[in-house]
Amino acid sequence: MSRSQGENQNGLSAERLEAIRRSWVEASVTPLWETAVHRVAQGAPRGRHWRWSDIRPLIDDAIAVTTTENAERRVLALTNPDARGGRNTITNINANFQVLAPGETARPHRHTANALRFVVEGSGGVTTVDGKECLMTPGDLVITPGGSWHEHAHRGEGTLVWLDVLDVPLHQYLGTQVFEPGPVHDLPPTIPDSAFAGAGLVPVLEGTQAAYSPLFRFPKAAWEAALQAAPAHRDGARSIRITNPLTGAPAMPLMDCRLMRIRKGEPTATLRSNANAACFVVGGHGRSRIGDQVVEWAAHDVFTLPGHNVVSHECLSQEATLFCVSDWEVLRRLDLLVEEEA
Ligand code: 1HN
Repeated sequence: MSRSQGENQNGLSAERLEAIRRSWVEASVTPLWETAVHRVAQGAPRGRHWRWSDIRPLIDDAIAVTTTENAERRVLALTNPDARGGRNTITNINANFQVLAPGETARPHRHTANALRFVVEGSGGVTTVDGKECLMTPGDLVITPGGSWHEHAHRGEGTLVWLDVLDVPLHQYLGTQVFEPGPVHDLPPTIPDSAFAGAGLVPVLEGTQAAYSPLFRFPKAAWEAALQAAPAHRDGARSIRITNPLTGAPAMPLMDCRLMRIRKGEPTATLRSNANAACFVVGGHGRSRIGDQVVEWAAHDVFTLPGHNVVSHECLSQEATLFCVSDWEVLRRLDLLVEEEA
């Protein structure tokens, strides 16, 4: 069958096709056959890597550029064009570095997103979470669960830098992101850390409890002791998880936090997971295989492990410690988690 000039493959005239397209736009409909939903994914996304040697000078520059009076938070976000919206670090998580100069404060606010702080350098920092003061010294982890009031202060010397990790992208996607500036009001009751005097010994509490850990600070000395004493896996790696002592669930429900220690000559077993993680190098150096990509990392670097890749880590110093935050628990609770040794 021959087609007359001006007709397309359906025998429609260019004018008729144009009119149909206009009617779709006016009716707010989209032809599904012209979108990517049925396209087979071409491999897993690549990992991204932010080197501390590149980032550290930018932190000093950020202090020169703005004050905490002007900025709600003086934060450099680690943005990845592959992650949702291009403003996030990986699909469901964003990672950032925040900085305070001596004497500075970052005013109180709260939001539905869960957040955590892993201290990189400087001492004399304090994050106040629902009225509880949490000291920030290097290596300490402080959580500020969704809905909790939090503010930061630098009462010491030198530049105070920490890594912030949040589940903001997930809240943006779900439409649950709500932000409220201070002043602080309606502080909920909290439980003193001294109520958790020994492992496995927890208070019996009245009423329903929040979905997050009543312990907000996990000091370096505590996680270091737990990590050293954890039984090694078959591949030699040791891992601990940061949990809610009342339930054993992750300390915050939508972000799984693990610390892993690996040693020279003992590469980790290769694992494929559909969970997405952002990893901070607490110490040591090494390399990670992420699909067919190799990322060589050093202390305080951040790199991502996008879901669906086969991943393995290898230590090139005597030992190395990784702090990895992932959406593992989100996927598990939604019955979407798929993991296999590969
Ligand atoms: C935030 O509220 C903080 O409270 C830090 O310290 C980093 C990144 C994105 C959105 C909110 C904070 C953040 C953030």
